[in-house]
Amino acid sequence: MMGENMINKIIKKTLVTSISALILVASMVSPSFSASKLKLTMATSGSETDARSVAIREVMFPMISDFADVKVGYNSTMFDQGTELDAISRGNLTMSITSAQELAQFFPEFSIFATGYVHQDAAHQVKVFNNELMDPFKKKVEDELGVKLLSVMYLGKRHVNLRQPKSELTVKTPADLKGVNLRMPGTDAWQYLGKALGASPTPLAFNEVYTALQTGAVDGQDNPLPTVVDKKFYEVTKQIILTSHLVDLNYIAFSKKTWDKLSGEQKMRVQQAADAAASWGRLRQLQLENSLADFVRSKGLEIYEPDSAAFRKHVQKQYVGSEFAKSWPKGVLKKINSLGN
Ligand code: KDO
Repeated sequence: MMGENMINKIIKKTLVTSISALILVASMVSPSFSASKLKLTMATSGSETDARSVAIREVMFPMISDFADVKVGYNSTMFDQGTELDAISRGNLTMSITSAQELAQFFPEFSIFATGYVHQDAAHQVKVFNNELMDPFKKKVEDELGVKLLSVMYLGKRHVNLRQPKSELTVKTPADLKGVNLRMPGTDAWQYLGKALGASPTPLAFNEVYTALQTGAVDGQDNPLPTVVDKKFYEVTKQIILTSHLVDLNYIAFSKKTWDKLSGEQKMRVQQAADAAASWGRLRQLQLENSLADFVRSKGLEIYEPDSAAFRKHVQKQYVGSEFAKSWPKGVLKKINSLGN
């Protein structure tokens, strides 16, 4: 007579076998169970709630989830800001949300897309990125860095954001920023822009900005309104001067090595998914940008227009004849301007 214990053991063993068989069958009929999915990685210094992160996670990834799983490191937890392109180039990372300023560290000519007052708005960024003028830039990044620039993302209009209240420091022209310790991201192109604004730039990683503002290690930073809100910089600053000194962008960067292994259909779908995410993120960021001023004012910050013509004239003057300008391919700035309004 078989004891109860023995019967339970047989039932358990049968159950385990049947469930394993079910999973095996499922993996054969439904790609979403397939163990052979691509394992991709993405690194960004942006937060999980940043509109670009949301766009990539909620729009791009679901469009390729039947053949690819993506692990994401937000807030520079996977790679420090500015090291992502090198990681992709070395085969240690699949994707990042990169910038023209980071690319300019490898290819100085990319500084043209990081120059103050060149891009006019989000639509201009898209026209430029999709224009044939971009082809040599994209090809060089693929051939020499092993990175494919899939789409252009809209980060927004960057403004100067200071700890001091307007009553202590009112900024009308670049001269008013003299001696202001303005945090800018670490690359040369960013530091140059900080100087062109009239300030004394300090290089600092994005994820250290809040503390630096809180402790007074820096006097201010520059980012679009959505970033000021997403990172709560309004808690540790008192004013925003609407300089709009850079209509800023990012590129969805993808490993060329991984790209080349994709099937024709997978390439098409990854490209479509990246474009869909870039479009969704652009509209979302524009919505935020056009709606957050009152929220920021409700937090006690003063937001005001400077002498924009003075800023534009002064910043553009700093680039004429600069080492950066010397690296720009002939005729490209003229072509970029012709694509604007
Ligand atoms: C920043 O460090 O201020 C910056 O805005 C620079 C951008 O190029 C980009 O790296 C951005 O940070 C991150 O995507 C985080 O928003």
